[in-house]
Amino acid sequence: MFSIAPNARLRPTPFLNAARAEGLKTAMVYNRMVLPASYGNPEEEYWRLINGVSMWDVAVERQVQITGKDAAKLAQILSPRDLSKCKPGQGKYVPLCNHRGTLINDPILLKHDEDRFWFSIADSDIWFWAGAIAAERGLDVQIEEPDVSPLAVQGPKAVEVVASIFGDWVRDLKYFWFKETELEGMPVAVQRSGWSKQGGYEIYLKDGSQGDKLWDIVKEAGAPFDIGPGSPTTPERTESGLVSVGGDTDANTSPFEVRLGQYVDLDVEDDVVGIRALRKIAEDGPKRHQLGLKLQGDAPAPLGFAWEALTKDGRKVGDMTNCTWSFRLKQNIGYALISVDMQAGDQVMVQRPGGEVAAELVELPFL
Ligand code: THG
Repeated sequence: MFSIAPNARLRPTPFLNAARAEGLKTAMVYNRMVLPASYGNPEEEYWRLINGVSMWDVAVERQVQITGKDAAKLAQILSPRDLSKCKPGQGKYVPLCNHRGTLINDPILLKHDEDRFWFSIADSDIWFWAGAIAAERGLDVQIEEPDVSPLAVQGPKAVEVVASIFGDWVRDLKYFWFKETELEGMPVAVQRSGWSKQGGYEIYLKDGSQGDKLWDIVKEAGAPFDIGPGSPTTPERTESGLVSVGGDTDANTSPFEVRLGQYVDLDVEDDVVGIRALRKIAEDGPKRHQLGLKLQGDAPAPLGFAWEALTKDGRKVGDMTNCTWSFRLKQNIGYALISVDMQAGDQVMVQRPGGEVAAELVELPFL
């Protein structure tokens, strides 16, 4: 394998020094930043998330901040989910689509106030997108990427760790709700969230010079619970049915195809980007849907850099967009983006680099 040369366009995160000191072994690129991906023992990192508590540098989840008189208007124009009932201090999972109804990002929206929002984004350039839409619509807003970096604390024991740092109020936070506060002089926001189904929080550090300090505080508070470093965990997110936009989606994927239709409100105003296309797609019915795949074979065989074709009787019916070894199911599992003619219970063949492998289609989530 090769390593990636440091350069000024590939941004470090405020936690990267700490992650390297913990023995970081693998990283990915996300939002033009370094995303720590493994500390050398994926199985141990997985079980720590399932049974204990894990801390993740997810500063790559950048905040696109919208402020100003028309901030609420722009937030709604960008998102086909109805935000009219969203309150200050509340977060919501919101798909973003282009004018064709293609899913382009799936942020968590944090509403600070009527005139201040953060889109906590997945991997695509929403700062450009929001700026272009705002200018074309003549809206009175400022759009920035502020100095904000989330550190995730995930797993069933996360609540104990985060409560020991901030106090018992964190136990009462509802999912995706957040509060801005201070920790030993550091400005932070604490939110109940994270890209796993094992529960937990994200601490958004609002001062990038203090990454080491926040890391050490969480590490020390977590020591009695055997906390360790980890990262967004592909086997767990796959078992749990979470979508990776850009990984599980392509240039023609609508939210309906990847089980995000529940976050689309078709009766939002006509000025919402993509809503006309989404109404049409909903009316015609999506051509593909997302199902799970259980593959035959007892050796881990993760997906590489590309999707793998799914065939039925020699004819292509879809793609496998993700594949990983499930430590709980003890088999390779994946996601199919596949013709709606194919259903859970059907058998398909996966055209893998090493030869074809039989698989069964199942409903998501696996667990
Ligand atoms: N944390 C923060 N920002 C992020 C992510 C994160 N931005 C990008 C990416 N991750 C967004 N993706 C998701 C996707 C799903 C969930 C969280 C982040 C999630 N979904 C639950 C589910 O699907 O069951 C609940 C959704 C709901 O019903 O509201 O948790 O990790 N800061």
